[in-house]
Amino acid sequence: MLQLSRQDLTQAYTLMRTIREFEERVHEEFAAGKIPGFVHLYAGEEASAVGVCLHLTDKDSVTSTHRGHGHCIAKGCDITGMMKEIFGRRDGLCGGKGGSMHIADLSKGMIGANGIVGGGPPLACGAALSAKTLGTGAVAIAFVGDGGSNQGTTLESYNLATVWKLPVVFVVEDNGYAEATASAWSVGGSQLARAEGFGMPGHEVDGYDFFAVYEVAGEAVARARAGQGPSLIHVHLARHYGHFEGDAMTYRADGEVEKLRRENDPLTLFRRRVTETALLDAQQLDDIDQSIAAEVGRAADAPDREVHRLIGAFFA
Ligand SMILES: Cc1ncc(C[n+]2csc(CCOP(=O)(O)OP(=O)(O)O)c2C)c(N)n1
Ligand SMILES: [Mg+2]
Repeated sequence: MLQLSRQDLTQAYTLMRTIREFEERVHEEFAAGKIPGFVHLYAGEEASAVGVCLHLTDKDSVTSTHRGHGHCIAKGCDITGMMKEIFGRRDGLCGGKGGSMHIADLSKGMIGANGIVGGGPPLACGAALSAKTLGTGAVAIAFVGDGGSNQGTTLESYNLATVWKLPVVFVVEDNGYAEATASAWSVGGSQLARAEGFGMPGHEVDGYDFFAVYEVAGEAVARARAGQGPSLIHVHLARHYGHFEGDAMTYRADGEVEKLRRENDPLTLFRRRVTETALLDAQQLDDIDQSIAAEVGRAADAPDREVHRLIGAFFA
């Protein structure tokens, strides 16, 4: 069992809360018509991004998906820069040209969210090959959805990673659907059988449980860092919102999301676990909630403030 200090736990909760708050605010801003383009929210899946990325430093690389805000935040991207990027502002993290689906910050090792399903794994193999060749000791993580797990690019990456014994971890985030198609229907065989077939260890984990993800990811990252090659982690989780903002979710059962929020919310489960074991107290967690709400509020107001500043300068 990996040891987590109080500081680690505080950081884990802070990151998960930041992702949740960020996504809920983006949900509101999108509904108000302020955000251009498509938005896919990560709320509900926080324990996966944070449980994995807490094992990484800025030198390690992460490739993400179209549902990338959570991975970016867990990897340390600046939330004001992200918010401005999502609003399409010039001073956004990528100059406002990428938007929600193409956030990157190379200085943090976030080498890109990606609008191409299955686009991340080959990039992660490239980053891992570079780390291996240069002997930096860095690892690469490819987050990929259940839909993305069926792409040829992903399966080719599994093969390349084992053949070249790359320091890479494939994290298959199985939220039950690719758009409206159930993964139970669309994924042939199993993720673990695929890992075995390609000659790498596979792990299956409850993605609502931060501690479970953290432990399994720790093993896979340590294995990669030790030069023992790739691993695959099949994470079971679910999204709180639709595939994209505006999705009517007619393919989900009545009450499915409400039940999920009630029984399988990674933040609630984390809070229960750390307070029952007296690792952190409820007041500390409430304080974090408050300060994150204020921080995300400032980040979300920044794009509007910038517009008003420019309008003010124009009429001055
Ligand atoms: C190559 C490619 N094919 C199809 C699409 C359209 N598309 C966008 S998201 C998506 C579903 C992806 O599902 P999954 O990988 O499970 O990720 P999730 O949305 O569930 O996080 C599809 C088919 C795309 N963006 N790229
Ligand atoms: Mg999916």
